[in-house]
Amino acid sequence: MTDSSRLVETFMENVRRRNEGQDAFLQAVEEVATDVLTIEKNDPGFARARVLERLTEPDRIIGFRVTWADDRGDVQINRGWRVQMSNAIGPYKGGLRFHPTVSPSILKFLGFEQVFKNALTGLPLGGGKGGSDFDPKGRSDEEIMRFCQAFMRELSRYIGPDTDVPAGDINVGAREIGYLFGAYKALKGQFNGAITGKGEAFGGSEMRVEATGYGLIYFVENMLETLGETIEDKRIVISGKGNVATHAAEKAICEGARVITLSDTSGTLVAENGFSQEAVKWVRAQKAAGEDVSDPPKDLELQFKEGALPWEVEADIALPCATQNEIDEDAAKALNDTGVRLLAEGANMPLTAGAMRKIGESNMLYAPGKATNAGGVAISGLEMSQNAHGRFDSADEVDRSLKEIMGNIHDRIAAEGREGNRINYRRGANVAGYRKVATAISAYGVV
Ligand code: NDP
Ligand code: 2IT
Repeated sequence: MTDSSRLVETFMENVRRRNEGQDAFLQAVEEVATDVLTIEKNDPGFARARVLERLTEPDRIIGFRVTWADDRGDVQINRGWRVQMSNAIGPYKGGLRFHPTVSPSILKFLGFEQVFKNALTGLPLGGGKGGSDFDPKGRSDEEIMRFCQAFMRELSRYIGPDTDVPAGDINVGAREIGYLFGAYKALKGQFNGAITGKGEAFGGSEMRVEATGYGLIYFVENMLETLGETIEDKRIVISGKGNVATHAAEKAICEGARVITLSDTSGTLVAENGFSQEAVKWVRAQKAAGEDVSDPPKDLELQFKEGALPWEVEADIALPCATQNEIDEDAAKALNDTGVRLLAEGANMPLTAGAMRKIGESNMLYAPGKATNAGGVAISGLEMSQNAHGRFDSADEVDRSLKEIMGNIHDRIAAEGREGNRINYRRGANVAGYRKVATAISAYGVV
């Protein structure tokens, strides 16, 4: 065992003891610990402040009951949480997720990742995450509205433009943000930037909807540039069919790439010659209408493969954009076998630890979600600043900022992660994010 792996093992023993069974959280912490603990040990200020250990304990976890009535008038009870992870460099900031798998462990992993991601954007944003175990599948629009209102009755006590600023995540899109902000405004009697991802008619920023997926493609273009290549004509496999997946697909097609797959929990849509923009629009419309994608119109030239994953389709680039741990060791092996040379994460932590090891042993260029999907929260940051200053920036201005921010994140990571003629994006992202947060935490003293 090397000194650095012993350091990580001792650190993780303690974290494991305090977070038993919280596997996703432990995976996220171990990955960062591996890359930053030696830096912490060698910096007297960071070491004295015990920065990483502090960051593994959320500032607070707020939990509450959400009681609402379904369309039959029956009472429904769900659990809601907000994990306020760290406000070291700005107000707590991060999305809300509605999904039956949501738990404090999942939200802690997402909040932990968010702290480093937000630091990488270069904007003054702390980290947090929230949500509920509510399953919106099959629920009517009225039920979604009543649930959002009940959720906000509790959450509104804990958020505000300088305190904690939620946004969307899985199953929380424009419609839900509208209901959540409507409820917040009614409860508080205030119109302010306490939530981002709002509609453009009521304080939202241009391009926030597109930002995560577009930002992912801008980041991939930066990665390819270091290889002297462009995205044109590259075959791309994408998982998911939600906000991140469909906007990544849309931008990739604009840039001349061929998007071969999109997917959901029931299977994979394959377009052997590449999705058209019409096909992407159809997928998005089906999802918005709560309809499945198993029977696409003939003229879109899509094939639906029930139960299949996108990773066995031949491609140059893979963009997992669905959910955590969606790529296991077998999927990682399949990606290697099909000749994928670049993997960039649209989702948060889509690889299992085993898959990460496999990818690490391969020649694939890999970049982590905390860097590659940061475009969404970055434009949320710009929405907060537009709200604070009563400003509304044009789509062109925001898109230019998004490109610039993704380019800066890439360059910051490249500077920290260069290893010979390769860039270790994982280490670069963890170290660059950590340094910024650690500098703030160690400056504050013991608070
Ligand atoms: P959406 O709700 O818009 O879409 C999620 C998609 O993922 C759906 O197609 C869903 O399929 C699929 N999915 C969910 N769980 C699973 C699963 N267990 N297996 C396979 N597919 C699954 O969410 P987003 O696009 O907003 O989020 C996707 C990922 O991107 C998440 O990891 C999120 O944290 C991350 N992210 C999102 C940002 C944003 O701005 N929205 C910003 C940064 C990261 P189905 O339709 O069948 O449920
Ligand atoms: O994971 C993420 O970065 C998000 N879901 C977006 C968070 C935000 O505050 O815009």
